[in-house]
Amino acid sequence: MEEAVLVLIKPDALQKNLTGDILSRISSTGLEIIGAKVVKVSRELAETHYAHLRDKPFFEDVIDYICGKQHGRNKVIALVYYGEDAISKLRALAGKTNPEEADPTTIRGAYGRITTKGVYENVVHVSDSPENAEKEIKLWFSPEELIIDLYPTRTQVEGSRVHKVWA
Ligand code: IDP
Ligand code: MG
Repeated sequence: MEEAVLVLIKPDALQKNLTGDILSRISSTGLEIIGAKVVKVSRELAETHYAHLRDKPFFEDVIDYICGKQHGRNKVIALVYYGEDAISKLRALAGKTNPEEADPTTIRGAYGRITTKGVYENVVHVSDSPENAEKEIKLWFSPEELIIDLYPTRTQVEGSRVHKVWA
């Protein structure tokens, strides 16, 4: 099945200059990039993205992590990939959530670490299901930032400006 998936190159990856390596590993899948940008991560965006972890003891640390607090840069690179079995292909390439359990040939296994505070700094985010991919892509991207019409949209008029927003 052709599907879309959100990938975030997290602040630890940016600090370690891993962007090129991560993109070239992903390009080996043949999946297509349909959206890409650098995003300054607000606390609100981070909390919405990680809403499913709100009750976990590590929630605050993970919010600080994706906001770049530990890595001196408040940004991530956000990409949307599209193609056959995109989610399972990219989850396999990323490796397990815990970088110590991740196979060393995967992105997280090769470059991730667990901090002394216990945070999994695992280099990349990859959506884990079509439902979450849709939620996450709609959160991080506007329809006009993607080159494929993935999900239904509606037109919004603001003064003399007309744009598409997610329906
Ligand atoms: P995923 O990134 O593999 O989908 P999630 O459970 O969605 O894993 O967790 C989101 C992020 O929160 C992880 O990528 C990791 O950075 C962090 N995290 C998840 N579980 C733990 C944990 O048990 N301890 C510390 N950090 C964690
Ligand atoms: Mg997840």
